[in-house]
Amino acid sequence: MVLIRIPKPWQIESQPITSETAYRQRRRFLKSMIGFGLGATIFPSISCSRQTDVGGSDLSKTIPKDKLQGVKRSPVYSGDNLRITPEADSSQYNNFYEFGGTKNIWQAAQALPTDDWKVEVTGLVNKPRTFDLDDLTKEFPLEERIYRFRCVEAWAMVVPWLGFPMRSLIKAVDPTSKAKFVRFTSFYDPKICPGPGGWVDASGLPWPYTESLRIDEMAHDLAFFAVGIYGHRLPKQHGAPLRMVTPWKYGFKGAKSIVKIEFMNFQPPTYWNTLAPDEYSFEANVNPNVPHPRWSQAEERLLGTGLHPAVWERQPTLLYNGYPEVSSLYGGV
Ligand SMILES: Nc1nc2c(c(=O)[nH]1)N[C@H]1C(S)=C(S)[C@@H](COP(=O)(O)O)O[C@H]1N2
Ligand SMILES: [Mo]
Repeated sequence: MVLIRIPKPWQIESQPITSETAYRQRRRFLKSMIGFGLGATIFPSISCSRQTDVGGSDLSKTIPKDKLQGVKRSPVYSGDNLRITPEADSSQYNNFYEFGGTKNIWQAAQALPTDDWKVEVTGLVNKPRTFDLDDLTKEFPLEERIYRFRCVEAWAMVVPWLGFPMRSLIKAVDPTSKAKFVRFTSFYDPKICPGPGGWVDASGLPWPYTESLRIDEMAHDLAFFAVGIYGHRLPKQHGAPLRMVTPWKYGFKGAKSIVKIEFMNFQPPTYWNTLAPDEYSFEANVNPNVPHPRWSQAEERLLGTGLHPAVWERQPTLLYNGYPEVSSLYGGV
């Protein structure tokens, strides 16, 4: 069992919405006030509260400049009828507990070391292999897919990922018939990752962050590995250089900055499910009819559609986040 202080760390998952967005709102509000020449005089303490630089306070410095050339948009996941969330919004409102407990970790996450990244694929496979990033992007043809994304905290976005279907990797490593589950492990180094901070006892958290899928879920055409977003490589705050994307599941299933992929014959413990199984189920399929114990899942708020999450546009949550084609994985329900 993990040792956890009171209040329980998983309970912070719903709270940063307020603190972080208060920060962003202050910034935007301040910008507009500065436009009127009022900011510095009326709100001196607020203007001083801006975070000190970690990776540069300028967002553009965190966005990789090199475009991923020649990647075609998938005709199936072309995002017709979807409104893509502006990059300035999605890349400054993130969950990455290794680098902080608020949504405002985009600067702190620049400490993630991504050079010479290796991904070990191991376990119940006939062809275990350690890939570097070049191997992955050369062996598996890249495509762009526009997916809806739904966090368990009831905010949602639409982003253009660049990457390859997980089934390409399955094919390359050839799992044995004993493999039933796959575990994905995120980068973790206690010297580099401060953890959520605040009043959370980071020593009680089950690092490294891990997630898992059933192997038939991983083999579904929707299950995707992203190496890029908005036409370029992933910024660190989005989980560079390789992250999972399973758009029919809540966002916490999508482990970031993956270093290890293991094929196994049992369901492994996973990060949020270990901390609070009644709040974060292993399956974690988006479902408007199954409320989180502390809030409804019937509606979602669209990231970036207003000055504060409280006024972001609301829309109904869709079963499987609008991907009913996965229902065959769950008995057709
Ligand atoms: N390693 C790791 N992966 C993670 C998380 C995390 O804290 N650590 N947060 C998850 C949650 S709760 C969400 S909603 C998404 C957020 O992805 P984004 O910041 O790229 O939008 O990442 C998921 N993957
Ligand atoms: Mo999330």
